[in-house]
Amino acid sequence: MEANFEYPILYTFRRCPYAMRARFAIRSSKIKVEVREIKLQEKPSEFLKSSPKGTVPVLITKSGQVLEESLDIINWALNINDPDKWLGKGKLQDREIKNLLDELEIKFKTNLDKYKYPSRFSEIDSHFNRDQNLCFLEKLNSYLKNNKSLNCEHLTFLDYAVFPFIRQFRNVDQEWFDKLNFSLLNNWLNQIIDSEDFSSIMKKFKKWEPNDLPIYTNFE
Ligand SMILES: N[C@@H](CCC(=O)N[C@@H](CS)C(=O)NCC(=O)O)C(=O)O
Repeated sequence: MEANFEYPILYTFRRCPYAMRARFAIRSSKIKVEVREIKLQEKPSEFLKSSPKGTVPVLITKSGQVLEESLDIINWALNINDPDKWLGKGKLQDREIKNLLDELEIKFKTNLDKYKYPSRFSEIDSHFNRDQNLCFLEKLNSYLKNNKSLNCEHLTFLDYAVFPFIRQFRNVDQEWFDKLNFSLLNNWLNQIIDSEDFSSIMKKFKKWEPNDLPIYTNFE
């Protein structure tokens, strides 16, 4: 394990929804990291040495602690600095937030993968998997009837943790998605897509090579 860096190191992949939500939180916390953009097809040995499980995002803290789960990285960043109150209390209980994130991970993401990449699976009816996700979308849309964001009147970590997956789902067939008339959900998506937060965390970085000069950023 590497240790005592000047800045935490973030291994990331631009289009990965898990990495996107980690970058959102790092931007909000204003913590500067050394960003290392990698390709999932050619994972660098330094990355695999730190995190043999081989998924992004991975954050290595200045003391060498390795965080291999996007939600752990989000919590790490916001527990250090949370100027926009992304961890603030809203209407949902912690248990409800956990259940929503579990449902996103276990059901929504599984169906999303089958809908988005049907050729990777055998005997798939991708429309069946698409439709299996409607109740989750409905639930999000109904949360937005009560508040401007999923949990309260301002966007919190929950919105940013869920958003990248809903965006990916909508992008598979936006015409079909728009006809669902989840207008609150569509407005919520567009609000984040049009934000400076989103354009900043989607900024392109060149693929990291071990001998490169480090690139430091807080995704400003
Ligand atoms: N539970 C992990 C999931 C991360 C994940 O699955 N990331 C994908 C990319 S979106 C990945 O790295 N997959 C490994 C690969 O494709 O080789 C997290 O929340 O960070």
